[in-house]
This record gives sequence, structure tokens and C-alpha cells, in this order.
Amino acid sequence: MIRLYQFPISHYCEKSRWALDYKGLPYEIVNLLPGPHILTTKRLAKRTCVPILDYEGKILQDSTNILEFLETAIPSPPLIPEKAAEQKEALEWEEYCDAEVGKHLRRYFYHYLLDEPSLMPKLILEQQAWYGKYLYFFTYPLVKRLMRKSMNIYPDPVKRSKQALDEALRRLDREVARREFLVGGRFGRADMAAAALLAPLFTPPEHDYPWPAIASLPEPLRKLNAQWADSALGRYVHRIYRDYRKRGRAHG
Ligand SMILES: N[C@@H](CCC(=O)N[C@@H](CS)C(=O)NCC(=O)O)C(=O)O
Repeated sequence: MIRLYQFPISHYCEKSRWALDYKGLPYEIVNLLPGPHILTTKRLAKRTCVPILDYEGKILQDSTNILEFLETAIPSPPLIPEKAAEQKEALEWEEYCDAEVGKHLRRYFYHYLLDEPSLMPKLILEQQAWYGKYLYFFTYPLVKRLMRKSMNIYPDPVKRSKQALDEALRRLDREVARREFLVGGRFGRADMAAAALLAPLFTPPEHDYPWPAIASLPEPLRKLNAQWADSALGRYVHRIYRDYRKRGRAHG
């Protein structure tokens, strides 16, 4: 039995779902509610974060570890290039996207979304158990405070994250304007990481999470989308999703 413990909204979880789907594996999805999730994640692993993969009893935490493990367990279709130098490069891109896109984009988005009553907590509760909305009715103000604290979502770090995110977007845009894939001339883990972690900005239709319409987002997020929608990077994310994000065999 393969089980993925996750938050539906999380782009790191999307990266892991994509890897499982790409390898053609059937798996059960266990959606956890941010907040009470720690009761489950602490029981399973060292840290509190998701994604966590239970692969027939072997526990993997962190999307990069999950991709690495899946590649060893199911080598075909490959996600990792053959040549050692390209393998190193692909891992570096994946780590770059995790740190410089994933973390900063999440902080910037949540900063504006957390206080939007028409969007939150609905987005977090998407695909979650029915009792989530009752639980959050009473606890959302606390959950919001804890999310701000755990992800350092305060004005100064948000400002720094915006600068770091802009820098990462410019760098990736330059790279994908020159070639089809980030590493080795074919689709792989670097492209999967980049596209999954950028998905909240470009909302590709193949993504199975129902993102709100761009027009309904707070103004700074709409502006960021408008700035990048018609770019080499935007076209790359849409192409990678369209060509490589096949529907999976998840159930849950
Ligand atoms: N580097 C990790 C990041 C995972 C991560 O930040 N997960 C967030 C959701 S996006 C989380 O679980 N936060 C709650 C917690 O840390 O307890 C990965 O690639 O899996």
C-alpha cells in the first residue's frame, strides 16, 4: 500500500503527487488539516511537515527525498538524467526551486490570502474532511496566527521574500527562454519541481487543485500574475503541465 499524507493546497505536495502519477503508481491520498496535522505527522516522521510518503511501510518525508526514492524504486519512466554531471545539475535546480521559489512564493501568497475572508479558509479546506469547516469556524484565527508564525509571514520577511522571488523568476525566465527543459534536453525532476512550485502563480488547468480565478485574488497577486503571464517562464510552466502532468491513479 502506498499512501501520501498531504495538504491539497501545498505545492510541495503537488510535486510529490506528480512524481507518483508520472511513475504510474496507484496510491491513497490522506488529506491532513493544517494545525491538527501535527498529530499525524509527528507519529510518522521526525518533522511536522508534509508531504510524507508511506511506501509499503517505508516512510519518506520531504518532496525531494520522495522523488529520489521513487526514482530508485521505479526507474522507468526516468525523472533523473543518466549522466552524473546532469544528475547533479538536476538536483541543484530542484533544490534551488524548493528554496527560492517554493518558500518565497508561499510566504508572499499567504501574506495576502490569509486575511481574505472570501478566499480563506475555504482554500485550505478544499478536498478536506467535512468536519474541517466546523473545526476552523472556531479555530481559524488561531490557525492563521500559527501559520504566520511557523512560516514567518510578517511584513519584513514578506518584503525580502518578494525580492528573492522576483530574482528567482527572472533567473528561471532567462533559462527557459533558451531551452526546452532545464537539464539534459528532456523532462525531469528539475522541470517537475519548477512547474509544481510555480503552479500557484500560473494556475495551469491540468493541476487538480481548483485555484481561485486570478481576478478574485488580492491586487498584489493579480499584479504578479499579470507581470509574468505572458513570459517565457509562464509559457514553459503551461507547456510542462500540458505535456507531462498526466492524470494519476490516486484515491482517497
Ligand atoms: N522542503 C519540504 C517543504 C515541505 C513544507 O514546507 N510543507 C509545508 C506545507 S507547504 C508544511 O507541511 N507545513 C506544516 C508544518 O511544517 O508543520 C518539501 O519539499 O517537502
